[in-house]
Amino acid sequence: MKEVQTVCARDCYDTCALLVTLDESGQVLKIRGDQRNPMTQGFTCPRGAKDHERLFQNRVEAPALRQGDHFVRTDWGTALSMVSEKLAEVLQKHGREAALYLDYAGNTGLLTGAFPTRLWNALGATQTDHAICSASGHAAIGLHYGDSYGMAPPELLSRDLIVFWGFNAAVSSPHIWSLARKARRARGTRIVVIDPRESRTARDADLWIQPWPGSDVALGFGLVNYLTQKGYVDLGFLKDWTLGFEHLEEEAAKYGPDCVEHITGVAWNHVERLGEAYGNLKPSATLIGIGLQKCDQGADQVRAVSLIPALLGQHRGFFYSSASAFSIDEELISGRALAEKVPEVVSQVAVANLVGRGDFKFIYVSCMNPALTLPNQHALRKGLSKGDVFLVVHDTHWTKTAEYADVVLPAPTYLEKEDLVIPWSHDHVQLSPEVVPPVTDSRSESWVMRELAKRLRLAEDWLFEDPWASVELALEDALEKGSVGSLRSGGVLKLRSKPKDNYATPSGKIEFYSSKAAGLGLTPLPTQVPLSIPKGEFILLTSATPRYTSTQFQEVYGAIPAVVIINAQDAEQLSIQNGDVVALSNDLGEVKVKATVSGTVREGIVWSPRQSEGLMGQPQNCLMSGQPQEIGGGPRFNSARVTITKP
Ligand SMILES: Nc1nc2c(c(=O)[nH]1)N[C@H]1C(S)=C(S)[C@@H](COP(=O)(O)OP(=O)(O)OC[C@H]3O[C@@H](n4cnc5c(=O)[nH]c(N)nc54)[C@H](O)[C@@H]3O)O[C@H]1N2
Ligand SMILES: Nc1nc2c(c(=O)[nH]1)N[C@H]1C(S)=C(S)[C@@H](COP(=O)(O)OP(=O)(O)OC[C@H]3O[C@@H](n4cnc5c(=O)[nH]c(N)nc54)[C@H](O)[C@@H]3O)O[C@H]1N2
Ligand code: SF4
Ligand SMILES: [Mo]
Repeated sequence: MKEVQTVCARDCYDTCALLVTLDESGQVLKIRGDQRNPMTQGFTCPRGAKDHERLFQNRVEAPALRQGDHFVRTDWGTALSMVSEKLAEVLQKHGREAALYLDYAGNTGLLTGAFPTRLWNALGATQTDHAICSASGHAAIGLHYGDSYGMAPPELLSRDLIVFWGFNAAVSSPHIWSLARKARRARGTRIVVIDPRESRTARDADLWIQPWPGSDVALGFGLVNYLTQKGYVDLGFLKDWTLGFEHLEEEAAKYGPDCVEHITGVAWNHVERLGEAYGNLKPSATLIGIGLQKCDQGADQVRAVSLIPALLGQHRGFFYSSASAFSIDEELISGRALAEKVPEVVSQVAVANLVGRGDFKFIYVSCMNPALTLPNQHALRKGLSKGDVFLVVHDTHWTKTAEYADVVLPAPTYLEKEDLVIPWSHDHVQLSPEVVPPVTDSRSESWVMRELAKRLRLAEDWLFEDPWASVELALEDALEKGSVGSLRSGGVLKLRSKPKDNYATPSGKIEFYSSKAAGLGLTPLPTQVPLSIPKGEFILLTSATPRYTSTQFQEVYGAIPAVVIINAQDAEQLSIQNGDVVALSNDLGEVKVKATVSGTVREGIVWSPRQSEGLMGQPQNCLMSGQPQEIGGGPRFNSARVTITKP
């Protein structure tokens, strides 16, 4: 038996350091979290613990070609020739804009995600802005702070108040959640959760505040108003480090008890309790969830919430995602900085529309399952089904998107290839070695990229560079001590974080009243837009669940449940009983699911596990708008309106 260190490459807050136990024959026996990593704390989530089982389930075994309504197995040479010939034909006939590279964060390793983009940059093919997840929140914080990085989660252990705002950490970041609970046990830290529904995190909070979805700007302003009136604001800090407080104060003064109660549905005494907690329990941590920013006013909500710690005299006293704290030259790894051609970059949130109207004749998907995860599914699937659209999918497992493909290429999982994963919360890095040799006839993304480049006779030498050489260069300023060489020989190193009191705003200060926003024609202060839910309609919230990472792990845990959670009063009104089949519909689509009657949502709101399929196989995301947010271009999943009927 032996134990090998590696890193979970999933799109996850936690980026766990893992210990994989192998038997004498090299089979994986178990995977556990590494105790030595201060974030991982010796445990994994239910997905990490099952990755070795998933090595052998539902895998793409070999390259596969579509023949009518099924796939036939082929060899790599045939598959790659077919892909490169088709790509060359599309480039020649329709131009480089007609080839789309559609990728996201199924594996966040630099060699799997960033480096293979070199091919598409060399070709100048169309790419997306990667805005499907967190982009609006990043842009929002950037307006006031310059960059969006905040505190590192291990700092939670020294905080007296931890506020999870639109963040279901007990499910979506079990290790941040564990740190918060440790702080509570060790020093009596208070945990507050702000979420329209009773999430797992809310259930275990000391105080749960339940605003209407999309009303957090008003809640934030109410809080600012309270903190200002009670003298909890740190005037010295405001003077030295910030600009524009007087504008914020003036705006927030409009948000008194009646106004806040009316917009948010939160009783004023809850705002007072939150204000007292912020005023008295110092230092605090405000953890901003990705869930907070996936709605019509998502970016403005994040703007408002991110300003609260600054009032209390804290440098970046929030956490959102720390990716921008580290100095890694991703543009070098991805080849964007090297390529002559400038690719067209289209909105990922809106791309379904473009695919639907036939803008692309060649689509290459990697590390993503767009046929379930993107909004506006009917348009997307219509486009993917067109006879003149050639679709290639490179994935570890069979997916819904692969069902639409002309060619499916098998990829190694993170256990089967060498890589380097940069976390987006903590700052520990280590190599992901090839823990086991590939169990299918898979090839890595970097290998496929090189092979396609050869077949397309591309001359750029940076396409054929050793990926590690580019990583070494891109990480030149990234590590506190040591080198990529020491990482490759098994060292665990720390990333150097940018200082917390450095603000890349035009004034160099925290700008409550954002000059950048003004320059872009946006409101300099966050703005609460009026909310209205037409009678008979419901807001459908969708968010992460414990056993799946987006659409992954259904081979282990079964299909993502096709359910909707509805409040008892609403159910009674609509004569819906627990377990009834109901149709959720709007002008974009219809999905049939089973109703679960529960007090975890209030009247007017329903909740479903995200990225699921309905009972008849309809994708949940056929109900979602593909209209990007104005700030950051992010999605609006949590603003979906549906009617509910019994078929
Ligand atoms: N309704 C609704 N929809 C949502 C959201 C929501 O809140 N509500 N949230 C959105 C968010 S936040 C996100 S991040 C997106 C996620 O959207 P996706 O990124 O499409 O999500 P996944 O289903 O995880 O797809 C990742 C794919 O990468 C594959 N993969 C894993 N490892 C590798 C590898 O090493 N190589 C290759 N080539 N492939 C690999 C997996 O098998 C999987 O098919 O969904 C969005 N969709
Ligand atoms: N188990 C598991 N963990 C994951 C993932 C997974 O698929 N499964 N995916 C990873 C990825 S890609 C992401 S993006 C993150 C997502 O994880 P989180 O950042 O936690 O975001 P969500 O799960 O989208 O939503 C969190 C909460 O926001 C609430 N919410 C929705 N709208 C509003 C609002 O207007 N105001 C307030 N205050 N709250 C609101 C929802 O009710 C929900 O409980 O998790 C990562 N971790
Ligand atoms: S999915 Fe997240 S919590 Fe689970 S093992 Fe991977 S990094 Fe850790
Ligand atoms: Mo995400």
